[in-house]
Amino acid sequence: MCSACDRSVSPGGVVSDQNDLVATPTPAPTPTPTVTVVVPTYREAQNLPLLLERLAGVRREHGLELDLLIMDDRSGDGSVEAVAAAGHPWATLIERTGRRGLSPAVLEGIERARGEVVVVMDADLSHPPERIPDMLRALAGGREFVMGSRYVPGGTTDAGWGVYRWLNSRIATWLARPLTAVRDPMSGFFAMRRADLKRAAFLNPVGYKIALELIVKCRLKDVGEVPIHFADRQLGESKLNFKEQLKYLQHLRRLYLFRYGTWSHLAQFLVVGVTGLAVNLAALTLALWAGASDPVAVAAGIGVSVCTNFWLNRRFTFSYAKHGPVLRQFAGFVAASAGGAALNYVVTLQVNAARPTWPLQVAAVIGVAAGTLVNFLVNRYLVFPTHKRKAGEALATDPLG
Ligand SMILES: Nc1nc2c(ncn2[C@@H]2O[C@H](COP(=O)(O)OP(=O)(O)OP(=O)(O)O)[C@@H](O)[C@H]2O)c(=O)[nH]1
Ligand SMILES: [Mg+2]
Repeated sequence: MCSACDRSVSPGGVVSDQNDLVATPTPAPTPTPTVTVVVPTYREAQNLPLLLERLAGVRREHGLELDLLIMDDRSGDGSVEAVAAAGHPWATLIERTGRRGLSPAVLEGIERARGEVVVVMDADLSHPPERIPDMLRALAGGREFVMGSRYVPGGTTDAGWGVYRWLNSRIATWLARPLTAVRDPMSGFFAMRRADLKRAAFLNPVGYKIALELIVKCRLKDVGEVPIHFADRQLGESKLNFKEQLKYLQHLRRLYLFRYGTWSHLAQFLVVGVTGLAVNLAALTLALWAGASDPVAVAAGIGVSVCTNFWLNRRFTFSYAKHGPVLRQFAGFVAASAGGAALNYVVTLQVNAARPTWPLQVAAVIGVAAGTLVNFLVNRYLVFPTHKRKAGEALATDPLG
């Protein structure tokens, strides 16, 4: 990911190619810094001098060996000049040439980092650099990962967050709850030991929730949270948009698959089943309203819901097989659903016979559950089997689809 042709700005404002740097006489070895702060930036020229000043204060006050990597996506807004003008030998701006975007920028920064600990934070001063020493203390105390958190006692946000923004943040956090107990995995401000990154086989964050990706993929259990005041950006423009929020859902789905495997397929299959029930009832009602007889309306409901269930399962639940032969998959799906329906029927009658005092509805629910489970297993392993790689065949894409 670290492209050899990225350019770096050394203090004093000289822009040079990495390749040229290799050719210069070997500089005197510098002591390995304890902490590397990685800051992804896009058009943050106004904020960078303030961030540098505050980080300089933290270095001075706490005697920290801290260096800074600003991972800039060629903003062209004076960021390069602003960093050079500050003249801090510990601050480097990398003009990236690889894939643009916040997550790739952070990952590349982490790869380039030399400190034992990596801290990631935004440039817009939402994250207080003054909390870094507390985060380091928490790591030294045995935590594997430390988040700067708005939602633990002592954590705050600026006043005036609208309902939409508050709800957005809370729902995003709530959706991530089965993946981590962290109160604020979305703050974007975190610290971890660089050595722990080796635990992840591959990282593939979509959008901007990279901390969540690291916690899940590096299987970090002991995550601490340091309360922060999360300030609203005062200068420059936000890059967070609705498209990024949709990407978050896609990212979450991948992480669920990674963490829960077949259980997560089952959960998606059940969600599709519930939507199928709604589609079934809607189609049935519509058919009745159009004057169809009861048997025709019921058949229409089942027929339409089998089709929508097939489409949704192929598109989402078993998305790894979405490029497979559609007609063959559809035939398999219909055959498999027929088996589940028959089983449902038999189980319902058996339960009713064995427990005649129970209401028939309870027996029917058990029948539906049995039919659905068998349906799922048949689909998972027969209709949409995982593509088995031949020995030596490379894994071209994320296996989680
Ligand atoms: N390198 C790089 N950095 C980015 C990109 N998009 C955003 N950033 C940086 O990532 C950090 C977070 O972006 P913000 O725009 O502040 O997003 P946010 O914090 O979620 O949203 P607000 O602060 O509410 O505006 C900032 O330092 C941005 O400059 C990008 O495409 N590439
Ligand atoms: Mg921000």
